[in-house]
Amino acid sequence: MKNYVIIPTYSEAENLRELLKLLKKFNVIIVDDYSGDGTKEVCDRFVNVRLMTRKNERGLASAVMDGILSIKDRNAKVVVMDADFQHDPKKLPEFFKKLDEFDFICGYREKSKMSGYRKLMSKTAKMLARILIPETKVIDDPMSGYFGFKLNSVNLSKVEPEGYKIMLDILTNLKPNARIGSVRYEFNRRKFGDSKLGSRVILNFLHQSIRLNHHRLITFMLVGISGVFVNEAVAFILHGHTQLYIVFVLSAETSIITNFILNHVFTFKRRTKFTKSFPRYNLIALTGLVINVLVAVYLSFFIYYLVANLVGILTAFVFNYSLSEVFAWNKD
Ligand SMILES: Nc1nc2c(ncn2[C@@H]2O[C@H](COP(=O)(O)OP(=O)(O)O)[C@@H](O)[C@H]2O)c(=O)[nH]1
Ligand SMILES: [Mg+2]
Repeated sequence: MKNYVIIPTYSEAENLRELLKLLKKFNVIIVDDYSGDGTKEVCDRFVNVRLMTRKNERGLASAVMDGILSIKDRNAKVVVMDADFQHDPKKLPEFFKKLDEFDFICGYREKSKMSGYRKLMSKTAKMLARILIPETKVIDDPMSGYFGFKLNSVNLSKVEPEGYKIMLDILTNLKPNARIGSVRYEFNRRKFGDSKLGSRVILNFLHQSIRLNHHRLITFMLVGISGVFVNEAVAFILHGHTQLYIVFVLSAETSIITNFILNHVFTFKRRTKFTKSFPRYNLIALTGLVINVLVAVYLSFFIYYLVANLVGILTAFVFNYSLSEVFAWNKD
């Protein structure tokens, strides 16, 4: 079984000159987007390094994917890392050792060394990813670019590389029952040169999270809107037959039930047992209603009541959706 290290590069000759000296024990694949800065000359000096130069394509995720697809040995172990020393090369043996026991290893950054801004970004990304992509709940750092996996534990044909965070695509396409572990590393400063990515990463991460969410967020919203119609229709039908507060309670509960069924079937595709999700969803929906009213009443002292109500509705929506993902339809 061979150990491969894949490094996507764009203008990293200076870093590679130092880094490759430390990687002589591994099969290294450099996927370079035609940097023209001497990358080829540096790579040529090392017999364990294979350089793939892409002339017509740019992009981190697709570069990593091209590197992965070039490996013919299906039993290979692969670690992906950056060229700039932000990913500590000394940790590579630990990655490969853990891949004896696990199928996927996520590197996670030691938080104490991060700046306040990086720490905040990392925490926010983690929370957002956990809600939108439940597969990330077992990893410590969904933004990490330092990760490893066994080639045969991933459904490679399903991976659609986009943007920068290829790790998330690999993670969400692991075969069932894949074992997931982690390696902690210190996040260092770049040794030479400047970052190629910057703030685009954030927008791209949001886009990718929505894509890997497989439209559950939007489906959940549509179901919520359908619930308003059900609620109103039942209230209309029952009106005059019983006391008004009973009409409201029955119409609200009916819409909770229809919302539940639609979400169970269409949004979460029966991800969990009906008997587990139904009571939990009821609890969430009722709590959401209380949140809606409390936020609306509080804000109505300061802003126009319809705007206050809208903010209340949106707050309750975020609450309902997040809790539905991580509690009502939580997979285990
Ligand atoms: N092949 C390829 N590599 C890239 C591209 N953009 C960035 N990289 C490499 O991906 C790694 C991480 O990029 P970097 O600029 O350090 O991102 P940051 O760590 O988020 O600031 C480095 O090794 C870069 O050279 C690209 O468009 N194509
Ligand atoms: Mg970097």
